[in-house]
Amino acid sequence: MKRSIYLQPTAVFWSRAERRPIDQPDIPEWRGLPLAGGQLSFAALDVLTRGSPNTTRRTIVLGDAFSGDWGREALAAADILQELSEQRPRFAGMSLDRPRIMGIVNVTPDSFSDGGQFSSTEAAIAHGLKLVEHGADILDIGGESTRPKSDAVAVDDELRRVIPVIEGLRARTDAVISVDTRKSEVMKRAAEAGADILNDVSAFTHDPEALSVAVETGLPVILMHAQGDPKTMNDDPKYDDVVLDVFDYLEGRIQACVAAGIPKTKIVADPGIGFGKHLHHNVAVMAGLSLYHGLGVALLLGASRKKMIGELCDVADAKDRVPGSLACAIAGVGAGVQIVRVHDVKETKQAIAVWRACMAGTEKGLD
Ligand code: 8Y4
Repeated sequence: MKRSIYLQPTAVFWSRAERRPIDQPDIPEWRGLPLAGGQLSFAALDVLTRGSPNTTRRTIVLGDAFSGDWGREALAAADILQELSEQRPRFAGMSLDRPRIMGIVNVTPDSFSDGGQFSSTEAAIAHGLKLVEHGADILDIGGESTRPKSDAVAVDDELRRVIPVIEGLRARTDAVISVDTRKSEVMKRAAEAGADILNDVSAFTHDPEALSVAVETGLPVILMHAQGDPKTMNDDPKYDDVVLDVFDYLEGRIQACVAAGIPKTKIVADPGIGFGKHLHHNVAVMAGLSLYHGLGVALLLGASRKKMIGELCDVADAKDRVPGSLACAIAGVGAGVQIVRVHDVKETKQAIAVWRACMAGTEKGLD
């Protein structure tokens, strides 16, 4: 059955200890409910209803959610409130009650060196170790460029690129390792090499074997929304309402994973900034981020150095997009996103630490 309403938490604020709802999280109070069990709370909801041509939006404060004009929708709302508010379990061994940083390790021939296989493997390992020193909780190892307009990579090439890097990092760091791949064979071999997470930008739709292989590995997964294939996805993306369409897609993929045998506790969802989205789609998704907590899983945001930032600020060179990337990361954690995928780990770590201290009003006990 198609969803009739969507609830987006608004009026998000830092949960001060003395204000936190403690006893009965199912009874909304004026002071708000915790957002995904983290350090943020929300005090109101935007109720979104699909309509033609436009989605309608009305704002309710939490105290009214079970009374007055809310009326018949109360029970349905109670389910979603539970999903929005409940604490997320540990993911790949990490507690998700504070923001986590995923550092990007690209292993494509042109990303580090042109001195052959050995030097690009070593360079990627060294880069990963540097990101861990800078504070990365997770390293995302990818050997298939999924940037817009990219060509497909053969499975043997992808294996040659990523497996030695995963093995090398596994031997040298305790950081959580994720593998960025759409291919079942790479997933299987990466798991054997010590990877902890499968990050598939196609949400296990690209390779028909991928979902069953993922179940066999027993590893947690990241499901990202994309429309179309990397090669052509940004030619002509189309949505009824991008924010809600992305929600429905992710909800469907979560259901498919759960049906295949991956428990919901091992799933993270990601709206996929830049993947089959124009600028106006990307900023709509950014403004709608808190809606996705209603999926009932932890969220990841990857906007680092992407074209959205270049377009907003007229910055052609991706390396010059660090300030905009930090703003995206803060916009993400400000909406309760649990994991940010970034190139610039040290800078992101600093931005999040300062944001958290300023939100909490204390420099103590934040880590
Ligand atoms: C400069 C550098 C400009 C990199 C664009 C890019 C995501 C992802 C990618 C994401 C998850 C990229 C593998 C695209 N993006 N995985 N992967 N979420 N889960 N482009 O947003 O970084 S690759």
